[in-house]
Amino acid sequence: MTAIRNLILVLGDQLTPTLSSLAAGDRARDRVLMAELHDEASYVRHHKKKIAFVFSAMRHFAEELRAAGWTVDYVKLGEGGAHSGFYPLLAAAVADLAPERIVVTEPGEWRLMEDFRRWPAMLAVPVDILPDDRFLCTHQAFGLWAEGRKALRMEYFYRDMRRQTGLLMDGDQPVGGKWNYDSENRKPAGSDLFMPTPRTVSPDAITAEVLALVAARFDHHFGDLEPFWFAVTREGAQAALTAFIDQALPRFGDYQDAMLTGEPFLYHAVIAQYLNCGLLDPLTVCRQVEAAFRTGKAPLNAAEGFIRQIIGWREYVRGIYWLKMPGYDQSNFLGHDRPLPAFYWTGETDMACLKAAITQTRQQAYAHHIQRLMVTGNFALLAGIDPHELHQWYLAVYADAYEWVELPNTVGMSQYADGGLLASKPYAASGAYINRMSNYCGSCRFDVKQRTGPEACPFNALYWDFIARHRDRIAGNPRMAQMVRTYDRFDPAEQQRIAGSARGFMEGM
Ligand code: FAD
Ligand code: DLZ
Ligand code: SF4
Repeated sequence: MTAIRNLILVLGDQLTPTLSSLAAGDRARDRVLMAELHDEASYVRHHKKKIAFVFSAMRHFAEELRAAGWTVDYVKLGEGGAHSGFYPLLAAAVADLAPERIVVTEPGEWRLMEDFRRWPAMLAVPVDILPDDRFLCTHQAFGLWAEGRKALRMEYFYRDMRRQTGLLMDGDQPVGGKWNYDSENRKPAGSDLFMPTPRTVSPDAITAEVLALVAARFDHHFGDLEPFWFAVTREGAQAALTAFIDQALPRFGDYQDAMLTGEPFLYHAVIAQYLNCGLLDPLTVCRQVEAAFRTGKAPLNAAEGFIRQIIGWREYVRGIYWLKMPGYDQSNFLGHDRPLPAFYWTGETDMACLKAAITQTRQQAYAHHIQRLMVTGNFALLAGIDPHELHQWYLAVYADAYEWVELPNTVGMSQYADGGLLASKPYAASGAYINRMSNYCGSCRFDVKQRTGPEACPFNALYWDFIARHRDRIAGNPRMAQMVRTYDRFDPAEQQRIAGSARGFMEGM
């Protein structure tokens, strides 16, 4: 038995050399433990590309730590005693190494935090759980911000984060005089625009070994494993960010909400998977984007829109997650209970918008925000799908999905299942919105202009049926009251046709 001082456990989304647990360590006397675990790879049926990405990035990070002088015990899936989860892994390591303490940076998910808190008693070793200082807002600071507020609106949180970071500030005023340029960010894209594609990386020997492992062990999981093109190192992720800033950022603002057939990425950064596992640092990313604006390479609406997503939305949803867990995952304000349609897993549907969003999700483990919110999310909301089942789908299918960020986006923003804590109104829309922001409807078998009947776009009857079904819950919301009044002005025969069309469609599905 070799006695060591600290055993530092590093999780698959903690691939950052300045991580608090590593910063507190001593590379001469401490030992790092990393492991590919069956439980983590299968607590939902993660997309194959996501598992390959996390495992390959973990293996590359272990090499990076070794090169920096750390002793790293790295357990590959199926090797080293084949531990299924963190507890059996640590129990074996404690028996083998007898560390004085275990040190770990807090996990991103509640289920693991609960486990970690039980370890000192179970392992009979002290366990230090350190804050994750890769985020800009601590749990305590978010709690203080939220205290006493009736509504937790992102916009006010975001302004505080701008002041705190100094990003896009001229003294104590926002650059350009406005905090938010979203009203300039809603242009539909034309297919004649130049479309940059995200920087791709060819698999190296480490990734090739991981791809073979994932193909052999996770064949029953969702999604296409190949072609595999994600960066798996810090340098690769930085190169992807630089390519985005040079080629796509200038148009990010204008076309943020647009959707085009055959264009899965448009002007989006495709970096959330790198940020969320620690290969990119959020503040550094924002400073680079601010520099692009200050040197005239990107307009203000693009830089502001992008920075808002990261220091605003990303930090805010994490704050909500830790404020409201446990229990937030069970929210179901609208009482929705239909099972998730099978086509969410196959993409086999005649609805062209859903087919496009789900097919690219299967292929790339990626869809951009408006596809997630206004296509797959919107449809589930209108159709009354069980928000918990939908949450598990989103958690499984995207390479960037971790519960702290996915759950508030799904349960709060997309499904209004928290009753309006996060979103100021339900993100419910008829086919007209999708038609305005995309070219999907042109190639769809349904007619976006018809409200009812077998040829009508299903989003239309479902939308008005949603308004009718939930009128008591939403009529008090000033942003929805107008839609309730419009519905009330339809003649009773039309209201019946809407109910009949919605029912007929749901039964057929
Ligand atoms: P861009 O559009 O280029 O935006 C830049 C960055 O801003 C992103 O990389 C991301 O880090 C951040 N960002 C943007 N919007 C949000 C947001 N609403 N919440 C948090 N961060 C944001 N994002 C995840 O990182 N993981 C998830 O599991 C996830 N699940 C989602 C589920 C639903 C139902 C919805 C509506 C949104 C979800 N999002 C999630 C938010 C957003 O859709 C993704 O962050 C974004 O699409 C990632 O692609 P990108 O890197 O090209 O982002
Ligand atoms: C997502 C993921 C996967 C697929 N596999 C592992 C793993 O084998 N080992 C590991 O340490 N972490 C993995 N992760 C990331 C964890 O699930 C993540 O740390 C938690 O979800 C907390 O955010
Ligand atoms: Fe989607 Fe309706 Fe348009 Fe078809 S017509 S693509 S179902 S919004």
